[in-house]
Formats: sequence, structure tokens, C-alpha cells
Amino acid sequence: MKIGCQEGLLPGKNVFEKFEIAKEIGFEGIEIWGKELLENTEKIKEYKKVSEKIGIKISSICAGYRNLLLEAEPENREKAREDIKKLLEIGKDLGAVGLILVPIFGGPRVPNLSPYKNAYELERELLLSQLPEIVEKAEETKCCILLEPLNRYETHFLNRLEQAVEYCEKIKNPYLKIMADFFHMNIEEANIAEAIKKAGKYIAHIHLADSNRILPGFGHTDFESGFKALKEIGFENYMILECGVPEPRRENLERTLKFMKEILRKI
Ligand code: LER
Ligand code: MN
Repeated sequence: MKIGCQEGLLPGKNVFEKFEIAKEIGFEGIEIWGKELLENTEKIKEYKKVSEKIGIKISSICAGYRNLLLEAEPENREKAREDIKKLLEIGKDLGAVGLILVPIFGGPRVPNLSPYKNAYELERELLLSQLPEIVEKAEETKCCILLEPLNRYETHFLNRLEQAVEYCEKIKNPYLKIMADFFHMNIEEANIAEAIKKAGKYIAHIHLADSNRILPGFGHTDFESGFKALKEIGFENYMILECGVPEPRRENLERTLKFMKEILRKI
């Protein structure tokens, strides 16, 4: 298992400094935000150059596309699909494992057409009707679509890993995978380790935060049983920090990395 960090958590005035600090701390990958990559192609070149020069990989791209796949307006959904496909191309160029995809934030935006179909039923079908097009691009670029379940306060749609597994099983393409976020799992899963084991073959990426969404080791989440489950499923990809970092930033990032490495040594 490789441990990394989202770019935004790192101290440093620019991309070069941030990547340099990440390398010095001992991180093995950096997750970047997708929005700027779509707006400025120079940024893609910069990430590529810096990551090669410093010798630290771009693990993944976090969202950044316009709109959402489950919006009510077809033109908005089309823009989302267009950007997702562009980001997959960029992900290929940068060697990222995948692009994180949240189908919808908040409540439903499509109407409740009961008794024909309620909003949730329509959303499920809407997602299934759009996934083949983007997963085909994921396969072509070898950059996975990483479905991310979020807690109930952030989305009504995918809250638990088992719900994301359903889409992987229906689409049946190895480039449609799941990312499991410890912060969301801590709220939604009855048992994090069991949820990881059940979704095992589809998990390709991890987000790490403690119960209070601060660095692991600063809250009360039991990382040991979760990491054990990841080891059991043979997970070898990135676990990326996505959380608040109290000051002093660098020292606390170092402290968390040590905390996680100790757990990994123990299990
Ligand atoms: C949002 O809470 C989250 O976990 C992000 O990874 C969504 O892209
Ligand atoms: Mn996350």
C-alpha cells in the first residue's frame, strides 16, 4: 500500500515546492484537483515535469468536471461526460490510477415521476445509461473511473460501498472501480473492515481522514482493522490523505505518516 496526500494539504508556495516537501516527508503519490487541468493545459505540463523531476507520482485526479452526471438538464450531463472523458485522457498522460467520480452531491435534481418512477429510480437508470460511454474511455486510457460513496450529509445517492459495487457488477468493466473514503465509511458503514472485504475486488483507491476529518491519528477511527482488511483483499494502490491539517503542517503530516506506517508494520 502506498501512502500519499492531496496537493492542497501540503505546505509550499508552488507545485514544485509542494511536491518537493511531499517527497521529503516520504509520501509516494499526490492527488491533484481536476478543474485547473481542464482550464489550463500548461498546468498539465507543469505537473508532469515536476512529478518526473522530483520522482513522485500523480496518484489520481479528484473530480474537476463541470456539472454532475445526475443533473436534470441533458446539456449539463453532456458537459459533465465531455469533461470526464477529457480528464481521463489527462489522467493517462499523467499516469494516474483514476479519476474520482461522485454522481451527485446533495438531494435529487431529477423529478419524482411516481407512480411511474421515483427520483432515485430515475437516477439509477440515468447513471447506468451514461457509465458505458465514460467507462469505454476509461478502458481506452487505462485510467479508471473511481466511484466514491459519500456520507448522507453530502449526497443521498451513493453512501455505502455495496451501493457502488452494484454499478461495477452491472457494467462489468475492469476500469470501473470504487474508491473508499475512511471519513465517509466511518459514518455510513456498519463495519468498515467488513465493507472493504465485501467490495474488495472493486476497490482501487482510498481516501484517509480520521473521524473528525483531521489527519489520521487525531480522531477515534480504528485504522488498524480497516488496513488489515485492505491487506487481506490484496490492496496495493494509493491511500491518499484528504483532511484538515492542523499547524504546524509539515510536522503533523510527518507525524501522521509515521502513525500509519506503524499500523502497516504491525498488521
Ligand atoms: C467529499 O467529501 C470527498 O470525499 C471528495 O473525495 C469528493 O470528491
Ligand atoms: Mn473523499
